[in-house]
Amino acid sequence: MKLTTILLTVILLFYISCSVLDSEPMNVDIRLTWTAPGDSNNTGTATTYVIKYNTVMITEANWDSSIDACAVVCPNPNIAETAEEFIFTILEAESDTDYYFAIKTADEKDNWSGLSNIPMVTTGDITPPNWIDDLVAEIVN
Ligand SMILES: [Ca+2]
Repeated sequence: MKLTTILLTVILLFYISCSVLDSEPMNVDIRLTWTAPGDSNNTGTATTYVIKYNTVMITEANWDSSIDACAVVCPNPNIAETAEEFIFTILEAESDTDYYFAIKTADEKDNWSGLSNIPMVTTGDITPPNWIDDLVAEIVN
């Protein structure tokens, strides 16, 4: 089954609840937006979205092991051509790391689309330089 064109844009919103003096994990809010496919190609209303992310490029080979973004609540598909949006939080995201996102869609007969396109964002760098431990002071004159 040919995948309906899904346009995903990702806007990365940071909130860093920890001090910048250390590299504690941060929570990152992600917004995914795309155009709803239909039950069959671009008509009707699909039944299910599965939305996943990973720190490596998502492919059919690692789709099953990629992380489910909607473990708590997953949006229900709207009628074809509707603008869709899903916002979720990656807890304890890694600093300065690429995150990839993908969606598959199913209809009520359990027909599954192929992978969407795979947008990527890079989390902010909150890891500071290491402290200097070889500082030397000496009298020169
Ligand atoms: Ca169908």
